[in-house]
Amino acid sequence: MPQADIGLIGLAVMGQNLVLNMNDHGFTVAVFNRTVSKVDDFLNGGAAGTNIIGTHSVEEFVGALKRPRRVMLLVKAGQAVDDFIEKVIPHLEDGDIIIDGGNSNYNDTIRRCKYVESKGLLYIGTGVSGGEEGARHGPSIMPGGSPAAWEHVKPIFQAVAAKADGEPCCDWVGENGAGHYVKMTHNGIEYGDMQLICEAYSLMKAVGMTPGEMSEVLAEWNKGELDSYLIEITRDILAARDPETGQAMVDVILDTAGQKGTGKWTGISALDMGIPLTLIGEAVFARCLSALKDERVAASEKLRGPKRTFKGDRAKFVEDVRAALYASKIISYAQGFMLLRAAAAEYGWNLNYGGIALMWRGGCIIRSQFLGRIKDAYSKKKEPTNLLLVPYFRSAVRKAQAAWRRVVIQAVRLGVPVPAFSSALAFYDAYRSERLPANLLQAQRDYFGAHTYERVDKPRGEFFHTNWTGTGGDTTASTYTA
Ligand code: NBP
Repeated sequence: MPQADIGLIGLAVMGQNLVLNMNDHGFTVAVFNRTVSKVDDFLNGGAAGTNIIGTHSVEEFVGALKRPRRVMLLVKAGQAVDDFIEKVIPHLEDGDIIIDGGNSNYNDTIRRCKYVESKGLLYIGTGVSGGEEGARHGPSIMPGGSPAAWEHVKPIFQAVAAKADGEPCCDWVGENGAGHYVKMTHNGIEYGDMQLICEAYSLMKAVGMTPGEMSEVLAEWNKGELDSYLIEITRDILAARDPETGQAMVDVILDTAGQKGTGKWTGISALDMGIPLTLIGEAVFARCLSALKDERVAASEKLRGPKRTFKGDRAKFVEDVRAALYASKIISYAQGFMLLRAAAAEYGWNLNYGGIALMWRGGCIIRSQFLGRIKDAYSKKKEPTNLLLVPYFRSAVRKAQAAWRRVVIQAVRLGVPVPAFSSALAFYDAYRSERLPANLLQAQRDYFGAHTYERVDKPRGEFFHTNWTGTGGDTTASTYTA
């Protein structure tokens, strides 16, 4: 007699913790893993004394599941997901559900959803965020895929998800790859948030502050509008000491950043759709630049910049940095939601932006008070075209603006790279420009490639070409916009 409410394949850090979380909430879970010995290790270790059912073959695993069978994969993203889909499909029946909870690329999820549905089954691709701690005590869960599957997983997912203001940080996102797209965008925003905090750290370091002093500053910041998980953990990181050397832990860590790809995917998607996701793009490139450690060390001996001597009032400067960080963060989220809107139009998803902000409000890495403001903005009757135009954010940026400009100026003076702070400001200045220098750009394109231009004194959609040199012909290139 099948007993399990859900089955989970993949007993690494995320899988084990999510299973224990489901068990705590009264669900019976069957588990399986490619390396089968890990099933028994888990049952005799972390899962000892629980109702978790260990299985040692795909047949036994599927046989333990109540119908409709819910098979969740939490394995390494990529081929492993396709391999397990192939392995479980022959054992499933119409209406059974395969759920991929890993960090899969949304394009793979779109493909897999179509394939699994063609076999008479249902598919969910869901983002699960919050790392080990989140999986164990309440992650943010962002499911998308076959709409008919939602009612069958909703009670489980919403029970185990984090709660923010009493509401589960989990709701249906949309069809096929929507869940994984939203999770990807979450990770891109996470890249941006982390880079912004790193730039604040770098500026405070440049004016002579110690990690311990910075930790105290972040503790203060965390009491105000910057209140967030990432500020909180950075406060603790900056206070930590290396047991081996006694130095600040942050000072003994090599300055080369890794990445697993979700930030890059976010940037690629933005470029594909023509969305100016500049801050996240800079955050990804900042990691790439950090990885060129040997080249940077060599260049540091040869390429000169200004002396890093700061003469101003340090406390005032730190307050300016806080304001600049907040304003830049608003820009990053405004850009992130621009991307989601474009993706919704491109893929035909009916995204609920307020719901997405709520899903990110708790449980995940970018959780913050600030997301409550975004949820409020999207809960209004008239959906804003851009977060920057919402009165709360408009006024927050107005208040922070002078400080933000002072920080970027000071960074340039000191020779401290602040690609996220400065690109955010450049975006703000461009987005609020009624006229940009693209008129000249169009003239250049028309000059060398006969790409044509529109005129300010003629209706949109009429294209003109000038024979700039007197020697070119009147033939124009096909008109396109990019
Ligand atoms: P990993 O991403 O390290 O994956 C480990 C699991 O994948 C193990 O069960 C392993 O089986 C299985 N696996 C591998 Br590796 N290659 C396989 C293959 N070719 N065929 C079948 N199974 C294979 O685990 P994780 O860190 O727990 O992450 C799980 C998923 O959740 C990933 O997609 C990850 O990106 C995502 N995620 C992780 C975090 C995090 O903080 N770690 C946060 C959010 C999302 P084995 O035991 O036999 O090697």
